Amino acid sequence: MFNKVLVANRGEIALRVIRACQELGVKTVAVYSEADAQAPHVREADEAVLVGPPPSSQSYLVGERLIEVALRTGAQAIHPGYGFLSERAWFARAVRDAGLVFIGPPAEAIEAMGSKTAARQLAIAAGVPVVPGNTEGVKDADEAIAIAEAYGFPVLLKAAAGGGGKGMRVVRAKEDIADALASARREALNAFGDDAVYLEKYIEGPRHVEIQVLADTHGNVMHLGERECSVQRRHQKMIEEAPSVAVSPELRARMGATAVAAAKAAGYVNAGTCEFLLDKDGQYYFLEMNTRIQVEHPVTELVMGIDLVQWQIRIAAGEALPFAQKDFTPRGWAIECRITSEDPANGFLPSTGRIEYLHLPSGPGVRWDGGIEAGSVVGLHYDPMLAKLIVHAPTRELAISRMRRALLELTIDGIESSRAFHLRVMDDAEFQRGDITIQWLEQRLGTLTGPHTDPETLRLAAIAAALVAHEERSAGRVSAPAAAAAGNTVVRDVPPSAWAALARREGLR
Ligand code: MV4
Repeated sequence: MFNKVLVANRGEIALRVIRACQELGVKTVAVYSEADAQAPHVREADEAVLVGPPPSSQSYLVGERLIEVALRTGAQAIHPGYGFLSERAWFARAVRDAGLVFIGPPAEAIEAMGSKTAARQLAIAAGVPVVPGNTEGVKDADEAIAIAEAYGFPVLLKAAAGGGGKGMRVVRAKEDIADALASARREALNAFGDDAVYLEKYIEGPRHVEIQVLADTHGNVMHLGERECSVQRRHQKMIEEAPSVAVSPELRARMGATAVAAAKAAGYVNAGTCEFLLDKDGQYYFLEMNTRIQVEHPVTELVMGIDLVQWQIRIAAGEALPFAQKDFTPRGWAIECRITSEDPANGFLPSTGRIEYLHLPSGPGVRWDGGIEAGSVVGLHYDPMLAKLIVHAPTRELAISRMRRALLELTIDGIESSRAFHLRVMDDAEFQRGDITIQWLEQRLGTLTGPHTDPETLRLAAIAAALVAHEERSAGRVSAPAAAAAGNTVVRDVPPSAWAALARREGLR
């Protein structure tokens, strides 16, 4: 095992990696920007090194500097977390060339999966089902039309260097291809410096289901079942769960075997995720492989009873996986809500400021993977995700009610957050039925973020009003506003009670 690991990230994932290291008896080196001098990950690590000014391009993304810090502090390995440098093949290679261990896949596997067309070719060669389409960039609109007519409309133009939905265009008719191709090329060139665009049949109304994979350096490759990630907005996932209501044990075994085949074909080592579209008929198609630990990894950890981040580190240190595939059967249900500093009532506008008060949920089956505390200043330099609230319960129904309870316990004062939005999703009948696709959230955004008072708040307000009226009548007092208007002393000695405490908590949110 390593003596010391450098954590090349910030926020909740930096803390998550530090916790895994502490349990393994591994010392940690944090890196931080000038904006993060007071951040929790800096305090929780054994050492911390300032690496630059707030913009990530001058701090968390300066790979050479992070490698130099690792060498200087005597760290033997670098954990990149997610985002930032986690999927940059050049960084993985530079870490290796510096005589350090990259806690992630080999640079070659990152590269193989980085190009979407190369990943498709690799998948096809391994017998992995992909969406019908071509495997190379199209030359021009005429070629695109010929291919589209062979597969049938609608089709989807995609950037070969793609990811995150950039450079993607749905085309429903032949006459729209030329314009869509030109704009997809422009967007792809802007985002990836590569204007290659290819074409796939467009799958209508699918779910986004992904399979967690774990591979060691001894040739063991296994899968840890699926995560349902359909609840997303503009390619940002908001809620994830494991397992998926749409995946039977039989489908899990088939999709899992497919993910293992894709990982083997790429020479994959460490934790990775194969993304699939799952259509209404239960057909699944490999989309791409994410060559990092993902934000939503905790739902898999909870249903499989395994610490994925610890295993990333153990695998990087050369340990063999002691598991067999049959050890991985999901137990119960886990749901994750990404708590972001975005205002759902205001089109998810990023909210900034100082967190004045923070009360965290706890109790049975509740996990908080956060990167904030009271006093934290949330700015615009980094991702708006503040924390993840994850629950585990015996059934999906109980997990939803547990998430609802945990969200009600959470208080974040000082900035807006996505909390109220998550509560409304937990109360939504379609969500409760599991009746969701990748389009669900965007279709329901109006009803899920519009003006709303939740029934429980209304009920509490009604009870409070009735009790206040009753109490004042029986004490022969007038109400506080009426007393104030009459110039009388305002009576404040309302006896404490359960309803008053509840009403007060609601009022103070
Ligand atoms: C698709 C698709 C429908 N048909 N491919 C979006 C980003 C990239 N990872 C692939 N994506 C999609 N590819 C075909 N042939 C729909 C999407 C898609 C999507 C996929 C996963 C999660 C969210 C999504 C949101 C919009 C579109």
